[in-house]
Amino acid sequence: MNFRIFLSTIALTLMLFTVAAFAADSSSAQSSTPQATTANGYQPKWWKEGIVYQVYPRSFKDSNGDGIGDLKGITSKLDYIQGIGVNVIWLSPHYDSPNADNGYDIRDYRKVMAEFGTMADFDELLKGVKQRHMRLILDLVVNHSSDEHAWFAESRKSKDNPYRDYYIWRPAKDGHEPNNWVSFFSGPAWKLDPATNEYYLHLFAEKQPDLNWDNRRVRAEVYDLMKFWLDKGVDGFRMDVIPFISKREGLPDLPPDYRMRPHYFYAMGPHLHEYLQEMNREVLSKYDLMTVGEAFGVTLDQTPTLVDERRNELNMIFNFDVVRLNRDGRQWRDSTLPEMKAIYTTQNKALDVHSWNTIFLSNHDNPRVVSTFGDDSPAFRVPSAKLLATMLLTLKGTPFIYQGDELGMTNYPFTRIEQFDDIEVKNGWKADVLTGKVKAGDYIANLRKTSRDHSRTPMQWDSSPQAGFSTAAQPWLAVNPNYKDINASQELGDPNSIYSYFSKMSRFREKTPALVYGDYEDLDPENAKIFAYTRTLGKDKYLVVLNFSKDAVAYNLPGGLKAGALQISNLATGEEETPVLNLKGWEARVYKQ
Ligand code: TEU
Ligand code: CA
Repeated sequence: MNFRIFLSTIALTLMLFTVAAFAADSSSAQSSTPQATTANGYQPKWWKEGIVYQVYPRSFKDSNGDGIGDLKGITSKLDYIQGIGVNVIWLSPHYDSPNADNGYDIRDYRKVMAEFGTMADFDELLKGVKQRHMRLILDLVVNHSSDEHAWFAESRKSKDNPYRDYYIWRPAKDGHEPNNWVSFFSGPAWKLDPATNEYYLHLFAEKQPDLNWDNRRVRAEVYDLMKFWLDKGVDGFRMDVIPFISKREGLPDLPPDYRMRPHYFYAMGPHLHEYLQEMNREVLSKYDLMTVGEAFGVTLDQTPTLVDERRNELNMIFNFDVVRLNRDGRQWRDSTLPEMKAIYTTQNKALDVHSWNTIFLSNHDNPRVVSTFGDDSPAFRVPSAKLLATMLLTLKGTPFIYQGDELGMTNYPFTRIEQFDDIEVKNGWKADVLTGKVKAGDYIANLRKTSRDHSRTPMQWDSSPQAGFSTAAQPWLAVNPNYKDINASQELGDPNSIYSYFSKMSRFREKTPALVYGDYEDLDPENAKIFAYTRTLGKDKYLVVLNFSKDAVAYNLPGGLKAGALQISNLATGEEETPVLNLKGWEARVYKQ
């Protein structure tokens, strides 16, 4: 070895030593013990262990008798929410809005909707949530704004307005819309604006113009408004139709096979990952947050590219395969249990230890869970709602409960178009029924299964007029006539109620790491009545058996498996362990093996 090499070797060794010492030092400064992974390799996180409750403020609780739910109303019900056993609240939009789409059209991102109250009411709500050691996540609706947002008011004024490029403007093409894109709320996705004689893009209502994310000033505005709320102490965001923010290069026509499912064409544009990584760098990484993207139009094989933690984009997404299982486009269809199971199995295969899933069966855009996946007839409403709660809280992924599902609230018996509020329904009526394309009776019959308004009827608090939701003679949307039989005050006092069952199941999940992190295995994928699966973490193994039918079933566990010790059941059977499980209609059981 010559002398120079010898010297540089010493220098290098010293350098490496210093680097190593520094690394050890800095990691110990962050946390004295590095966080251990679970037996099967997951990084524990609060948002993986949490249970989320979605509040749709307009329909939750009206505190001042104007017929519209509000923030004070929510604050007054925080103990009720905590009693379900949840620890995170997702608040649907509470921002200033002209309500073309119930708050999903935002006029001012830094202001509270006057109907919902004031910023002081918001601060009170956040304080109440924190006092109870819960967390609050907000709805981030930034694919589009309201056309009444100051940015759009400027943007539409002239072609050289400094805000012109905040939105997506195009001249007519051969006297028509710039391309053939369709809006989710019927008709073309373009609207001609007389001031400049150009079209703007709106994937949703005309009053929801799409923001131009390719403009870095738009992105900077969004990051700023996110920080505004995060600095108040909120714990994250549910991101509305986030995969649509990056539009395809050149805005090409929808190919014919996408016309009935345009979301798959609008989603996952060329700069989506770049923008999410930028948002993560600029905002998300600076806080300890939960982020969940509403991944309308995202396929399962694309999912890891959004949620793999090594990519620094989002924590989780909502995949729509299960909630849209009963749809062909907008039309209702009857699905089967094996189809649902196949989706969960595919989801579990698509995601590895670096990714995390969500489990949800309903939200403000879907009909009621018990009327869709359960049986809302008097005999089976309670057991089937409890069975669905069992599934929601034992599948692998962070569970999201939609308000009212903890009471087993049902679909509304709609019969006439006048009973609906939803812009999707009203626009569809004009586009399809008034033009003679669809018969009125068929349109309503389909909505009785699918309408978003089923989930938006007011919360049923008690048996007083308007179900205790409001003292107004007429709330903004009618209360379900079944409120005298189905309401919170009755369920709170009843240990066998759906609410009490949710509470018990949530607490059971909370203290059982195998139900959070455990590996998932479907034991009997083809069985059309029984859903049987295990959750395994190290030596801990739980078995869940769900009878998705109203018939009694004598069920032999596959492969001679023994059930084990019964932990929870929705129908108190207390049956001894036997090779055959005698399940009643809609019975759910959880065993420890
Ligand atoms: O929804 C996304 C979405 O595309 C669908 O759920 C859609 O509303 C409809 O069901 C299409 O048939 C989100 C919000 O959750 C929804 O409430 C809003 O209306 C929409 O975005 C626009 O902001
Ligand atoms: Ca009110």
